[in-house]
Amino acid sequence: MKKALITGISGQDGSYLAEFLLKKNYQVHGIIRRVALEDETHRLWRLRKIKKDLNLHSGSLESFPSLAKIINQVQPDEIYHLAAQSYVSNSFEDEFSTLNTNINGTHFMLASTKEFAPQSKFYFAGSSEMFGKTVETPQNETTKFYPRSAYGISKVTGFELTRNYREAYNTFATTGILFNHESPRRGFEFVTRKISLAVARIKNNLQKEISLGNIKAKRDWGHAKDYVEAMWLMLQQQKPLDYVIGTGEQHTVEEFLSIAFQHVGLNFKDYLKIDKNLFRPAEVETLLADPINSKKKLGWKPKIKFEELVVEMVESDLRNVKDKTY
Ligand code: F7E
Repeated sequence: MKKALITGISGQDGSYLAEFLLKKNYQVHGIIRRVALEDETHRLWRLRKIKKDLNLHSGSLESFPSLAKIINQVQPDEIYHLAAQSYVSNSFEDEFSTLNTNINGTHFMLASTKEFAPQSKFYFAGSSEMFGKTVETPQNETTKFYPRSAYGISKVTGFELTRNYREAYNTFATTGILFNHESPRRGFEFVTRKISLAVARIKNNLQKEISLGNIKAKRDWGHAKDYVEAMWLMLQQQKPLDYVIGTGEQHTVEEFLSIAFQHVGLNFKDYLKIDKNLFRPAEVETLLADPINSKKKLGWKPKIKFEELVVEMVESDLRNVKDKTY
């Protein structure tokens, strides 16, 4: 039985990946912060259905010894390093903890792998935020990076660390440069979930309006469930290579908004308030993946379309509001 170790297992991607690997008969281990283990109802809701099948270890990205101990003990075949401070806006408010956690966390994970489980294959969660102020459209594996936030910078550093471990120490280490991916499990601070929950609450007269920042921003949005398969495929290859993972289709925040409101028979223009405070000091205006390599070499193709994603998120939040889950 293969063993996988996931950091960030309680997040959107971690929970889908854990389900995917359990179905493939892996023994799945996860690293969780101690506070999360102490507050399961709030922090481990995404793992509710599969928790009994997981091996959860308490550790912190800020502590090299805690990570080294777990990696040494588990001896995983595959490591998926997904944990990070991943909210771009927050990285402007607190550059220091974003850079510390994301850069050191990745370095600690790579160093522990090299030292204690050198046979293990290593996946690093890169991000389209590395392309930032894009120098070409669409973006592929050779596009130059131009990050626009501490978050983007931390991901570029993680990417370079991963590449260097591959080249210097022969670690099977790869980066997936994933474009935005969403689902009903998305955190509430991200724009798609903010919209789907607001639509459900407005429809049920629990909220009157929605405040947003730059609705002209363009993103390449896919479904997280599809993207975890790409992570796994990257570690099944003969050679560790970096891949751009996205749909190759672009939409504005406004389009997301429009479809979400339309789905419940409302017009977003009647409820939208633009709030200048929600604009970012340096915005990433446009992102679009050129996923040709992942299609050709990994045989990966996203299955869930943009409209389906929007509708699934709104439907899920309508149920949540009805069941008073939120
Ligand atoms: O913003 C605009 C905002 O916070 C999307 C993370 O998973 O994907 C995500 O990063 C766009 C931006 O995601 C609001 O200015 C307008 O242009 O949902 P978001 P993100 O920043 O694209 C990448 C790939 C990652 O790696 C990240 O970890 O929407 N926007 N009004 C807003 N965004 C938010 N959050 N809230 C607003 O009110």
